Amino acid sequence: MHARHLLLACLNLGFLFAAAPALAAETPAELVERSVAAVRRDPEQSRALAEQALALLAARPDADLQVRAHVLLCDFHSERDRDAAQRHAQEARRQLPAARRQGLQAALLVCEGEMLEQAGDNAQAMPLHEQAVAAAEAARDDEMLAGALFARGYLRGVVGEFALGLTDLRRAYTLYERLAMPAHLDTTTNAIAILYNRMGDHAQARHYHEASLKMQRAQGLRREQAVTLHNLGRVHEALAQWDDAQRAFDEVLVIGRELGYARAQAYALRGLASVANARNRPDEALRLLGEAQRRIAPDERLRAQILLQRGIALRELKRPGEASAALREALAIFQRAEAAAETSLAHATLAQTLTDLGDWHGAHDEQVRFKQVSDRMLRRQLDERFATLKIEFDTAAKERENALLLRENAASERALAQERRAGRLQAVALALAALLAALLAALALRHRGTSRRMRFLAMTDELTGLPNRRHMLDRLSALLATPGSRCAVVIADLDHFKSINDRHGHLVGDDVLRAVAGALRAGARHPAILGRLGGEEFVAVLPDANVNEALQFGERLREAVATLDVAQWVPGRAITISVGATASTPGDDAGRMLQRADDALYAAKAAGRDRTVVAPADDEPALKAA
Ligand code: GH3
Ligand code: MG
Ligand code: MG
Repeated sequence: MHARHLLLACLNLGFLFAAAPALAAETPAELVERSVAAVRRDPEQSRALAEQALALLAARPDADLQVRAHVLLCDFHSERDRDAAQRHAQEARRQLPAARRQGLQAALLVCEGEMLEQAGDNAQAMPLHEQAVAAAEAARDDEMLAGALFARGYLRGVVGEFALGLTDLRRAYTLYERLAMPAHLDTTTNAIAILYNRMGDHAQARHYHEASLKMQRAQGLRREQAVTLHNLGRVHEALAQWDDAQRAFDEVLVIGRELGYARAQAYALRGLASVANARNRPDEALRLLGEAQRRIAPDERLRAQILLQRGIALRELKRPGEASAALREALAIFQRAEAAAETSLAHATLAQTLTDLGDWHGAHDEQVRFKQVSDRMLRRQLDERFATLKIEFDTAAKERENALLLRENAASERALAQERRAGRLQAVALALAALLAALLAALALRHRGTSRRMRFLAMTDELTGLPNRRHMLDRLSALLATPGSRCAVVIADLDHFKSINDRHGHLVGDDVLRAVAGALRAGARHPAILGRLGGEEFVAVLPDANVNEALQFGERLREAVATLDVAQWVPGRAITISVGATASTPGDDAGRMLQRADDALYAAKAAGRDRTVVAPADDEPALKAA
C-alpha cells in the first residue's frame, strides 16, 4: 500500500550515496557511485550504471564494488522482477566473503528481506532485517546500521509494532544526521510520518510529511516529492479529507508521468480511485483502478489495495459477486501481510457485500471478524501509543541522563586537570617557598651578621678598635644602675698631641693614637673596661673600684704610655698622658662622673701634665693630685 518501495529504493543504497561528477573515463568505483546517486532521480540510469560497473569489474574484480553493484541491482529489481532481484542477491552473497567491508552484508540482508516483503511475506522478512541490524552493529558500520534500522523500523510499523518501529526509525534518523546524509534523513522523516499514520496519529503524520515535502520542494527532489505527496494523500484519505487527498494524488500522478515513474502513477491512480469511491463515483474508480493495474509491477500490497477499491466500487455498482471475489482476494493478501487497517476495512466491505448478496450468515461472520480486527487494531494502536509515549519519555530521560553524565564526565575531567594543574602549581609553590625560605634564612643570617657587625661598628672606635664613647657611657650607666654597686672612672688625655699632628702629619698622629691605645689596653687589666672618648682622650671604667684604686689605675696607665716606644713615628720624643679620676657616689650618674673626671683631668693639665689627679667627692672643694 504505502509507498514503501519508493522509500526502499532510496534506502538500501545509503552506503554509496554520494553525488559523483560525470567523468570521461570512469572507473567501476565511479560508475557505482553514480549509480547510487541516480537511484533517486532515475532508477533506469542507476541500473544501467551498475550493470556497466559490473561489466568492467568482470575483467578487474573488486569484491566490495561487485557486492555493492549487485545489491544496487537487487534493490532495483526487487520492485520489478523478483527473479532478477534474486539472481543479484545470490551473486552478492557469493562474493561477500571476499569483500573487505563487513557491513555490506547488512545491505544484502536488507535487500533479501525486502524481496520477501514484496512477496507479502513479512513474517520471513523480519528476521532478515533483524540479522541486518545485528551484522551492521557487529561491523560497527553506522551507514549500514542506519539502512538496516530503517528497513526493520519500517516493517515493524507495517506489522503494528509501532513503538519499536519508531525507535528504529529514530535511531536511523540520528545516524543519518551524524553521517550528514540529508536525503536519507528526509526518507527517514517520511517513514516516521507513515508510522504515525498507521498508529492512527494522523496529525503527527501530516506534520512530518509536510515538513519533509517543504524540504523536497526547495531542493527540487521530484521523485521524493511524489513519495511524500502520496503518503500525505493517504493521511488525508484516512482523515476523509477528500479534496486534500485528491490534490495530493493528482500531483503524484503529474510527477509520476513527468518522470516516467510507473509505480508512482499506479499508487496515485489507486488513491484517486479511493477518492472517487468516497464521492460515490464507482465508474470513475473502476476506470482509474484499471489504469493502475496496467502499471504495477510485482507488488502484492498495491495489488491488494487496488482489489479493495475495486470491491468497493463494484459493490456500489451493484455487482456484489465480483465485489466479494475482489474483496476476498484482497483480504487474503492483507491478512498474510498482517495489515490490520486494510484487513479491517476489507472485512467491513465484504460484510456489506454479502448482505447485498443475501448471505446473512457470511455477512455476520465478516462483521464479527471486522469487529475483532478493528478492536484489536484500536487496542494495539492505543497500546502502541502508550508504548511510544513511554519510549519517548525513556529516550528523553536517557538523553538527559547521558547529557548529564557527559557533563559530569567533562566536569570531573576538568576537575582532574585542575587538580593536576593545582598539584603542579603547588609543587612549584612549595619549591619557590623553600627557595624563598632558604633565601630569607641566608638573608637573616647575613642580616644578623651585618647587624651584629653594624652594632659592633656602632659601638667600636674605628681607629683603635676600642669601645667608643657611646659604648662606654652605656656600660657606665648600666653599672651605676645596679643597686648597691660602685665604680670609678678614669680619663686619660695625650699631652700636646696636636704638635705631633702638626709636625708629623695626621697619619702619624693616628699611628701614635693606635700605639697608645695598645699600651693602655695592656695597662688596663680586667675587670677594667677601656674605651676611646674621642680625639686623643681615652676612658676607663673600673667596676667595684674606689678612689684609691682609680688613682693607682691612672698611674698604671700613665706608666704604660710613658714606657711605650714611639721612636718609629716620632723619633726622639716620649709620649705622656694626663689622667683624671673619680669614684662613684650613691645616686651618681654617668654624665656627672665623666664631668668630674674631666675636671680632674683639666686639673692635671693645669698642674703640668703627665700626672693623675683624683676628683674630690662632691662635697670636697679641692682636687687631690697624685
Ligand atoms: P694638651 O696637652 O693641652 O692636651 O694639648 P693637645 O695638643 O694634646 O690638645 P688639643 O686639644 O689642643 O689638641 C688635640 C689635638 O688632637 C687636636 C687634633 O688635631 C688632634 N686629634 C684629635 N683626634 C685625632 C685623631 O683621631 N687623629 C689625629 N692624628 N689627631 C687627632
Ligand atoms: Mg684633649
Ligand atoms: Mg691633649
